[in-house]
Amino acid sequence: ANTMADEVAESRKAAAKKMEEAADAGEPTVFDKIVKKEIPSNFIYEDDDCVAFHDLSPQGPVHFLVIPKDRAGLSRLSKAEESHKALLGHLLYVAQQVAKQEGLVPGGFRVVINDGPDGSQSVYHLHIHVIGGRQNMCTPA
Ligand code: D5M
Repeated sequence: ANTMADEVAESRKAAAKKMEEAADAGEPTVFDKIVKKEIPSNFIYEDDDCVAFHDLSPQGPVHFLVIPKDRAGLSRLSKAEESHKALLGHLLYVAQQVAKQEGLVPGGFRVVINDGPDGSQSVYHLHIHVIGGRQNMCTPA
């Protein structure tokens, strides 16, 4: 028999699938709107390919996101293809650069990428979470 928990999980999966399909069809995600400055945000870093800004619901004293300006098909990490390797490397490199800029080194930080419904992804525009500023931080984002 279907439990209430099963039904909640099913409807979350269905909602996630819709968001992923919309993103893949080229509909702007909330992060596209941030890049285009249609939604206000304070960039703590910007270059030609990516931006970084503080997460709306921080999971630690410091919590920022690094996102590509152009998703280029990367609604989620598991959509990665050979052609995305340079961008993925760049995003990870920028993540640690901005972590230093924000004072997270030498203490350290966590890097998290949520992929898909089972990975608790909520925005279908690839993004890297960087969380730090406290010792023994072990709560997943
Ligand atoms: O996490 C998506 C993350 O994006 C979540 O931690 C909240 C954050 N978020 C959502 N909207 C905004 C805006 N407008 N500004 C800043 N941060 C935002 P994931 O579960 O990995 O998809």
